[in-house]
Amino acid sequence: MFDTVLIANRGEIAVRVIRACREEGLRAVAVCSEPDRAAPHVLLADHAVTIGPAEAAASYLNVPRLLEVAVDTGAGAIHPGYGFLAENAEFASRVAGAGLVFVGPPAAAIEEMGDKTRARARMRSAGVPVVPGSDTVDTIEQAVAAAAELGYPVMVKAAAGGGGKGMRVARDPDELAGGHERAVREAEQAFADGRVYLERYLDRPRHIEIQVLADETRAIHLGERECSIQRRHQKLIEEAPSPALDPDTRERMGEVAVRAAEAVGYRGAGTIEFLFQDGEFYFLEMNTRIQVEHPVTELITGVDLVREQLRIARGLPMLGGGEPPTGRGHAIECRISAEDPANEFLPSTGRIDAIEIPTGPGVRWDAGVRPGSTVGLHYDPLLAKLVVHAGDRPAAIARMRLALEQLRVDGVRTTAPFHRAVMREADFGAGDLSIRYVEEHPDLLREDRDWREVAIAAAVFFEESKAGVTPEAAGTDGHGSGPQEISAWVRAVRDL
Ligand code: MV4
Repeated sequence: MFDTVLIANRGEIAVRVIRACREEGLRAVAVCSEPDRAAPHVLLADHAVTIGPAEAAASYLNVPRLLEVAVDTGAGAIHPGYGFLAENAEFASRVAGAGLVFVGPPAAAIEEMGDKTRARARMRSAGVPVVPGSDTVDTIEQAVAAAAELGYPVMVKAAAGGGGKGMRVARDPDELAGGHERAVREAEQAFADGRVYLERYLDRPRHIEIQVLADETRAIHLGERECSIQRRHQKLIEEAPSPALDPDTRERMGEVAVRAAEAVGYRGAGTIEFLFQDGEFYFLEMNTRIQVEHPVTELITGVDLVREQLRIARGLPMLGGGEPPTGRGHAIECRISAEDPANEFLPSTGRIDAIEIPTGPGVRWDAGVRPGSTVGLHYDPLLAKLVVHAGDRPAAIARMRLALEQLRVDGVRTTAPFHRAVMREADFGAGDLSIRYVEEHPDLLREDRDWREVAIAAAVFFEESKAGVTPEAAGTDGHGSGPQEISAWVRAVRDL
């Protein structure tokens, strides 16, 4: 049993894990790179150690340094968060080898789920539906033969892959020959493992994942999350429950996910990813970590997933030994990243001068930054997650719209304008989603920011000239426009 946890991460997930540690009565040790020394997670921890320069390889990925600091600070466990070393089986082994508890699944489960062909074979033997496909195809001839069995179009995928690297779609044998060659080369470069395999290509699937929890005695699921709104394999918006699932499908997916977790001897929090198309679902991958989007499940179920991770890691029964709660209401998460949606989502860097944090019933702001934080290019651009919960999906959308109106981040451009546009878009409102939503709604990205800024300025100027005073000075004595009228004008223009 341990009483001190080293959080081997930064940003919002480090803040999140430190909160859970302290609520569990555990001491939290933060690590940081030199530029992160004044970051929120450092200030929240009981103790913090600077472990290296900005470069992740020399800091957050520096395994010997992380183990050394854990031992030196008396940490009995290491929580990896997500990204960085969270799904690195060797790291999990080295943590255990140092006599520390890795807050996550056994290294063997990480290893097995990290190899997509081994994962598929394991799932198939556990009766989990996988996308029809082949084993590894080492030569073009083998690929063409396998594709003839599967039927075109097919997708060539890297066995060591994930996140879309080394994937190619082929619609005929000629395309397959070229696609196979490029996929092998890309896989060798990205993973030092050129093995590839085929799957039947699903042209317009939804991306739906099931949250699982497993302790020493059982595995359970906590419902699904819809993650279809993504761009180039970067998720943007997640929600729970999925508007596409009927109760019967939801129950079947949950059962299959629990079976998958049991099949690999899973421990802790994990996610089974599925592709869902034409009423059928297929195993895609298993994520052996806590995910960015875990809050939507927490808001629906009331379960604190990070505290459950810590309980399971200490050998305590998850959910206090009770039954998993059924979900209630609807939750939506918007990832607020320092990227400019009006400019191909290019990273935006700078110093955050001010943040207006959305508040109100059912509004959650999980942030890794505060005013004064500097946003650079060394780390993932995620600044914070804006998550809302309400009685049903329309109410959650309305709540997210208002929260996004309240939100302001001065100093860097963010994805907030994109999210505002989605919350107003009809197909999103109707729940008509797929992984191609963003490419099928190009107008969302053509947020003509300059025009809007001019219009907002014009609205304010007009109100000021009418009121004869500045918004701040305008009284509420009925003469001229008070601040609330002006802000309504500005809001109206912003919503054009
Ligand atoms: C697929 C697919 C369509 N058909 N497999 C993307 C990365 C990796 N997680 C697997 N991915 C896909 N596999 C078949 N047989 C479409 C994707 C895909 C995707 C999947 C989930 C979420 C976003 C995606 C974006 C592009 C492609």
